Amino acid sequence: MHKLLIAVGTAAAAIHCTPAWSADAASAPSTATSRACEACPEMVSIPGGEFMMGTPANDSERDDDELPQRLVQVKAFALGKTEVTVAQWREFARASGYQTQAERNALAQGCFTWEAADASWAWREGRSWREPGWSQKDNEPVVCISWVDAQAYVRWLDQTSGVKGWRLPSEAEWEYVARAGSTTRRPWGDRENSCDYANGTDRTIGPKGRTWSEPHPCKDGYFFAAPVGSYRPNAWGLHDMLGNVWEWVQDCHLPYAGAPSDGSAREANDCKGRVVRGGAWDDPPSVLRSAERFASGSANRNNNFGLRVARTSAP
Ligand SMILES: [Ca+2]
Ligand SMILES: [Ca+2]
Repeated sequence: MHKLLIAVGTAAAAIHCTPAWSADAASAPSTATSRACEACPEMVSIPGGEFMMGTPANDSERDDDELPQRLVQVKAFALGKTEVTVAQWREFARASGYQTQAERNALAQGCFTWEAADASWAWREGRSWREPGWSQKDNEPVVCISWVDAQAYVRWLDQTSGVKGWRLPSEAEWEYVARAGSTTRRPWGDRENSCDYANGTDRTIGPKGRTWSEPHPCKDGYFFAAPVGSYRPNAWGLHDMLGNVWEWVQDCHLPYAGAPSDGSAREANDCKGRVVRGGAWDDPPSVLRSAERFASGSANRNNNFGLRVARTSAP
C-alpha cells in the first residue's frame, strides 16, 4: 500500500534564479547618474532601446520559463546604480515609521533566513532587515524585504523626494539593463567564474566553517552579502545586477507567451507570485545568469531578498 505524504505549512521557497550584464564598449551609452535627495538611491539614466529577452531554446542552462525568447522595446528610464542599502532603508524607516512585514510578523514569523548556525532555511522570529542573520554594515544591501515592503518604499520616495515616478523596474527593464548590450548568458560572457563581477557562492569560508557545495571556482571574501558596488560594474555602469541579493521587480511571474513587448510590467488578477531577479550571495553559478527568473509570494521576505528602484523619466 502506498502512503501519500502531503507537505503542509508555509512554503517560503528557497530561491533559484539569475540575471546579467555585458561589456561591449561600443554598446555602452553615456549613462549619467543623479540623486534626487540625500537619502535617495543614486540613479543611472538608461537610454531606450530594444533587446532579446529570455534565453535561446537550445541553451543547455536555460529554464523553461525563459522561453520563448523575444524582442522587447524599452523606453528611457532611470534605474538604481546599486541595490538599496541598509542606510537608505533605515532613513526611510526613521522618517516614515514604516515597519516591514518581517517586523510585523505578517503571515509568518519574522524573516525566512539561511543561517550559519544550522546551515538551513527557516522562518525565524525576530529576524528582519535590522538583524537578518549576520552582522550587516550600512553600505550592504537591505534584506528581508518583501514585494509589499518594496512598494511602500517607492511610494515614500514619490511622496518625499521632490521627484515623481518612483517604482520598481519591470522585468523587461531589469533584464535590458542587466544585459547592458550583451547577448551572452552573463554580462561578462558565457563563462561562470564571476568573483570579479558578482557575489554568489564561492570558496570563501563562512561562520562555523561553513562552505558552499557548488562554489564558483574563486574566492571573493564575502560569504553573505557584500557592500554594494564591491564588484565591477556592467557596461552601463550598474553594480550587482547579478548576485549579492535578489531584486524584486514589478511583474507577476507568468510564462513569456503573451507577455507585453513594450517593456511594461505584466500584471494579473489574483497574481500568485512576483518575480525576483539576479540571484544572490547563496546562489551557485547556474543561477547567476541575465535571463534567470524566480517567483515568490509578495509577502515573502528572505535574507537574500532586496530591491533596486526605478524611476520613470520625465517626458
Ligand atoms: Ca561570495
Ligand atoms: Ca543583485
